[in-house]
Amino acid sequence: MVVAISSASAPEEPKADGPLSPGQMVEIYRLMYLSRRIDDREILLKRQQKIFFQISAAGHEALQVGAALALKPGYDWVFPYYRDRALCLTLGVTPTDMMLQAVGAATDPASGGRQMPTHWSSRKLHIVSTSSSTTTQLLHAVGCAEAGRYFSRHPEAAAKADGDYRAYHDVEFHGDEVVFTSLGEGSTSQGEFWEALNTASNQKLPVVFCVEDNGYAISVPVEVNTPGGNISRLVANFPNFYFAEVDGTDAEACLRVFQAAVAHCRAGLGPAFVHGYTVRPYSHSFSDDDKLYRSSGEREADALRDPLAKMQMRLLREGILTEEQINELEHRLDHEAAEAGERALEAPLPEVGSILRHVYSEDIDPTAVFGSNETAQVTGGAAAASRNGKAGADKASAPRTMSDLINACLVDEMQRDPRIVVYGEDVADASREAALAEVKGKGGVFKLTAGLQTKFGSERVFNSPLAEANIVGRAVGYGVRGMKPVVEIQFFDYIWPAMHQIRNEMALMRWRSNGAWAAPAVIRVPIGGYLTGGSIYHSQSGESIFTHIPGLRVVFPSNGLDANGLLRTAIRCDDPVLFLEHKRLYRETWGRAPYPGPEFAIPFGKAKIVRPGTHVTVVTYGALVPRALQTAQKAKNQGVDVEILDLRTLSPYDWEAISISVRKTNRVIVAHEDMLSWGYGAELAARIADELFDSLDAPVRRIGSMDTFVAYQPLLEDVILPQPETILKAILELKAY
Ligand SMILES: Cc1ncc(C[n+]2csc(CCOP(=O)(O)OP(=O)(O)O)c2C)c(N)n1
Ligand SMILES: [Mg+2]
Repeated sequence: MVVAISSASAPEEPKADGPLSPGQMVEIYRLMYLSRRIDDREILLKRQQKIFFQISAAGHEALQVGAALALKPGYDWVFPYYRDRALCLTLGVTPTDMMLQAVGAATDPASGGRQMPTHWSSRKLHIVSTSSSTTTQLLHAVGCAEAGRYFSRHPEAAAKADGDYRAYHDVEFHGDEVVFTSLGEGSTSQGEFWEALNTASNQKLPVVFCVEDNGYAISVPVEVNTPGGNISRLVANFPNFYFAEVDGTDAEACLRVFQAAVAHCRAGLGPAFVHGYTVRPYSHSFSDDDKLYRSSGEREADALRDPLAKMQMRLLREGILTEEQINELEHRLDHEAAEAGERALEAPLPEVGSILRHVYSEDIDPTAVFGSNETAQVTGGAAAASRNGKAGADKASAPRTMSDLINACLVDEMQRDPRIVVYGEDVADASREAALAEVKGKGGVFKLTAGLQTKFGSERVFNSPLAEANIVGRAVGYGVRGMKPVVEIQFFDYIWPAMHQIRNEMALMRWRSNGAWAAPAVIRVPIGGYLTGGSIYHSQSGESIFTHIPGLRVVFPSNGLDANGLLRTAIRCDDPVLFLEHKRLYRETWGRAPYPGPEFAIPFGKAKIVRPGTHVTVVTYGALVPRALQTAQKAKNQGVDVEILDLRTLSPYDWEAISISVRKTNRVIVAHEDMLSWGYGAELAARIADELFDSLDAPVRRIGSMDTFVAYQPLLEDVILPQPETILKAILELKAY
C-alpha cells in the first residue's frame, strides 16, 4: 500500500501492539532522515567555518526515534547525551533550534550560544540541560524521578510560597511520569553509571536507561571498557529492572522495546535498561577519523547496518512508498535542513554584556535579608521563647552549641518548607525504621541531623549509598524539579568524588542553560583540623578550590549563631551553596549562643567585626576566628590594637568591610587554616595590594598552614596548622613596619 505523505500532519500515536501502520513507518523514516540531513548540513557549515563543532547521531537514529516515540514529550522527563539529535527532534526540538545552537546564536533556546551544538535543553519538552561530561546525567535522572515521586505523594509540597526560592520554581508532576536517560557504551565505565543503577534499582524508580552501543568510545573499542564486551550481561543482576537488548538499527524493534520499558516504569515496577546496538558511520565527531583505528572490513560491515538505508529499503520492499515518493520526501527534508541553517546564520549573536547573566540567580539576592536580620536576633529569640512560656524562655535563652543551632535551623526549615529533603551517609536516625522503637538513632557521624528522620519521616530524611557523586548528582535532579535537597558530605576529605557533579553540573546548570534550569541545593560539609589525631583524611581544608567555581556560594561560619542564620539563608536562596562547618567548632564553648528563633537569617557577603581595633586588621574566618581573638588579647598587652574581621561567607565576600578596615588600620593580615600557597588569602592579598595600595603602610601578610597535609602525631599537627603564636608574630612584625 502506498500512502500520501505530508509533513504538517501530527504523528500517529504508535500502538504498543499490532503492526506499525504505513503512516507511522513513513513518519519514523522522516524523522530519521531529517536528523541525518541536519547532521550533514552542520558538517557542511563546519567545513565552511560557519559553525565551530559537530557531532552526529548518524547510525543511532532508529534507536533514538524509537525511544522518543515511546515517551510523552513535556510530560515525561529526559536527560539525553550529546548524540541524541534524532531523539530530541522526535520529541519536538526543531531543526532551526538545533542550527541556532550550532552557530551560537543569542536565540539558541538551549543555551543562548554558551554550549556546543547537541547539548540539549528545553523546558517546554522537559529536556534538562545536558553537559559534555559523560554519564553525569544519569544521576540527575534518578534525582528527578525521586522528586516526581515525592511530589505525587505530597502534592501540597508543590504549592508556591513567597519569600524564598519556591516563588521562582513552578512544579509539574504526574503520578505515572517516566524519566529517560541515555549514554554511550563507553560511558558505562564511569562510576556514576553504577551509582545511578544502584539507587534506581533500590528505590524502584521509573527511569529508562538507554545504552547506545556503537562499539566505540572515540577510538576505544567496547571490550576495553566492558569486560566480556556486553554491558547487559554485567548489569543483569540488579533487582527490579526490565532488561532488553535490541538491534538499534531496526526502528520498529526499538520502538517495541521502549514501549515495554516505559510501560514497566509507568506501572511502578521499577527502572528499565535498554541496550541498543547501533553503528557510527561518521566517526566519533567531525574532529575524529575512524580510519585511523578501525579496519576497513569492520567499517564496511557497519555500513551494511545503516538504519537509514534499512528503513528506506523496507518502505520500498513493503510498497509503502515508491522510489519517486522517497525522492520527493527526501528532497523536501534536504530543503528543510538547509533552510534551518540559513535562518540560523541570520540570527542575532549574543551580546558581550550578557556574559555574566545567570551565573547566579537573577531573582533572589542572598546578600539581602531573608527573615529577621541580626539586629532582630535577640527579639526573635525572645519572641519564640515567650510563645513557649517560661520554660521555653529559659531553654531559648540558654547558650547552645554550633551543632545544636545547625540542627535547630534544619528542624525549623523542614517544618516550614515541605520541599526540603535531607540525605547523605549516616544522616538518618536508623534506616531500619523498626529499630527506632528501641534505639536513639545515629543522626549523622557528628549528630547534626539527629532526630530529623524521627520527626519528619523516612521519605524526607534518609541514608544514601556510600557514594559522594550519587549524593550531589541526585541533588541536581531534585533541584531542577524545584525541590530543595539539603545534603551532607560526611567529611570534606571525601568530597572529591562529588567534585565533577559540583563543578560541572550543579554550579553550571543555570549559566549553561541561559537561566532555563537551575539546581539549587545546600551541601553541608564538616571541614578542618585542630582535632588532635584527625590526621590526613579527617582534617583537610580546601575552600579556595570551591570559591574558584562560578555559580557556587561558599559559606564558612565561625560560631553557632552565624551558622544558624547563614544556613537559613543558604536554604531559602536559589543558588547552590557549599556550607562548610568546622568540626572543631561544633561543640566549642566559644561560639555558643541562644536559639535566635525560626526567622533569623544572616545575609551572605556581610563580614562581622568580631573585635574592633585601630592598628592592624586580621581578615579571617572559621576556626581561625577564635584563635585570632586569643591573639588579639596578647597583642593588646603589647600595645597593639587589632581589628578582626570574620568574613563568614567566602563567595560572595565582603570587600566593602575589608576596604573600610584596611583604610582605617593601614595594615592587614589575611589568615586561614588552609595551605598558604594558592589559598583563599592569595586572592584577597592580591586585590588589597591592587585596590588599596595607597592605604597600606606595610606589605599585605598571609597566614596559612604549611604546604602539606595534616599529620596524625599532634606534635606535627601543631606545627603544620597555624597557631595563635603565628598570628601574633605577624601582627607584631606588621605593627613595627
Ligand atoms: C567525563 C568525561 N570524560 C571524557 C570525555 C571525553 N569524551 C567525550 S565522548 C567520549 C567517548 C564516549 O563514548 P561512548 O560513551 O561510547 O559514547 P559515543 O560517543 O560512542 O556515543 C569521551 C572519552 C568526556 N566528555 N567526559
Ligand atoms: Mg560508543
